[in-house]
Amino acid sequence: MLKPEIEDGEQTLADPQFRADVLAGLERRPRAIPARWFYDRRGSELFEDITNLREYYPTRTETAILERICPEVAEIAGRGRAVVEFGSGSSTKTPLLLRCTAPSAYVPIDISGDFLRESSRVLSQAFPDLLVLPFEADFMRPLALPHTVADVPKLGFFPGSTIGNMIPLMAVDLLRTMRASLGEGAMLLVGMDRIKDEATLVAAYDDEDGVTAAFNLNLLERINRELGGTIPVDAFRHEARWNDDRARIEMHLVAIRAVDFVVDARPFDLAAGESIHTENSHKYGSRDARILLRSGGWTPIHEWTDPDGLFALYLAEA
Ligand code: AVJ
Repeated sequence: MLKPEIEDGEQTLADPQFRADVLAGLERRPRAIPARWFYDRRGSELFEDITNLREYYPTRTETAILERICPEVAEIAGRGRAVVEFGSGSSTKTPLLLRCTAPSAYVPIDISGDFLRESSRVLSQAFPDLLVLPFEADFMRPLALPHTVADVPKLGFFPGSTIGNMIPLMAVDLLRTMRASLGEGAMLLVGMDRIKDEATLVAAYDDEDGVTAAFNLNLLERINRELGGTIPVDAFRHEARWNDDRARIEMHLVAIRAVDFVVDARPFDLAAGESIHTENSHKYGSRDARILLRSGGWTPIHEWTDPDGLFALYLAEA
C-alpha cells in the first residue's frame, strides 16, 4: 500500500476532499474523520509495518489461507476469468492469486492513479504474459470495466478485510455495486476478519511497539502538514476499543488535556478526554459474513479459514 506521490515533510497541495472531510469531521459530534485519509506516504509505510507486527494477525493469516486454498479457488471458479481487484496492490496476495488462477486479464482498480501505475508496472514484470489493465476509479461507484474484458466472466478480489472499514450499510451498497460492475456470471473472493476474544482484537490494533499508535497519530501530522494545522500532536493518545454492540474495533485519538488549535484557519477546541474517531474495523462471524454477502446480492459458495479460525475468505457467486 505504498503511495509514492507525497514526500515526507514536503508542502503539498491538499486534496480538496481531504480538507472537506477533516473540517466536517472536526465539526460534527462525535468527531470522526474517514479512515481512508491515513494513507499518505508515511501512513502507507506505517501500515506496511503494521502488517508485520506479531500482534497483527490478519495479513499473515489471510496470506496463508490464500496460499493453501488457491488451487481450490481456481478449480471452482474455472480458469480464464478476468481477475478484478478492488483497491490494487496487496503486494504478496495478488501474485499468489494470479499464479494459481491463470486469469485472461488482471484489472486492478484504485483511486490513486500514480500508485496504480506503479504497482501495475511491477506486476507486469513478474507476469510478462498477463494482460494488465489498470483502471483508475473509485470502486465505491458503479464502473464500466474495459471493453477488452467485456465478454469474459470476472473474478472479483477484495482481500485484507477492507470491507470491515465500512459500516454494514456501506458494505452492502459496495457489494451490490461490485455485482453490477462485474456483471453476469461473476464470482467474488473476499476476506473478512472474524470476531474473537477482545484481548486478541485490541492487541492487534494497539501493539506493544506503538506502530499502530504512530499510524493513527500520523493523521494529525498529515492535517498539520497539508491543511495548515496547529494541532499539538503530543496532546493526543491512540486508543483501540472493542465495540461489542457493533462488533467492531474502533480507533480513536483521545485528547489527554483540553486543547485548541486551528485547521485551515478555523478554530477548534476539544475538552480533556474528548476523542476523534478515526477508524472502524468490523468483524464478522461465519453467519454474519454470509448474511452480509447475501444482502449484497452474492450467494456464498465456499468459506475457508485458518486452523485457529482467526480470519476467513469467502467465495461467492452473483
Ligand atoms: C486495512 C482496513 C484492513 O482494519 O485491520 C490496521 C487497517 N488499522 N491497523 C484493518 C488497520 C489499524 C486495516 N485494514
